[in-house]
Amino acid sequence: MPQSNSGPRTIEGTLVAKGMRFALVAGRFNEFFVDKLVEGALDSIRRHGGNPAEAVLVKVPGAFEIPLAAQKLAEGGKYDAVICLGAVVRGSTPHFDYVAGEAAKGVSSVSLKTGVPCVFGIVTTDTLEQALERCGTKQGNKGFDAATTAIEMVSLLKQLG
Ligand code: INI
Repeated sequence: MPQSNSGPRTIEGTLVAKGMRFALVAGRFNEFFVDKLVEGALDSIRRHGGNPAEAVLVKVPGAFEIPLAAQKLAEGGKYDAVICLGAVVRGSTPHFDYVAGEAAKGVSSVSLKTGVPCVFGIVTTDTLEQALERCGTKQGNKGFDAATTAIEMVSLLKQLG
């Protein structure tokens, strides 16, 4: 974007993934959907100039377990960003609120604690149909979006020093 002479100096990340190292953490629960999110995330890395073959994919039982694995990966210092992928579908159980809430809080807290961007690519929906819409159909692919956000944040944090 062109810089205006009077406005503030703007710093923002680019979408160039070349040389970036990514860890993906994926819940196995609702695997049909999560597999599509993983595909979307790898597609984003590739289409932004990164190498998906250099990414690591870590699988955990469900979304509730994602933050702990993400924390271990972020603390290890080997990855520039952790892309968290899962699918929590409400159905008829109050379990949803605990699982979705803890996953969201946990991913955010890992980011803030470690300084490594941990991106929330966990789909939380009322129905299976809504989940499908976010995993590569009507509403796009939230895994692709999460990886794109990770690329931008890695680039931004490098500039912020
Ligand atoms: N895990 C999910 O990833 N998605 C869900 O929809 C889900 N539901 O609905 O229960 C879910 N539960 C499992 C949870 O993530 C943990 O693996 C489990 O509670 C053990 O800690």
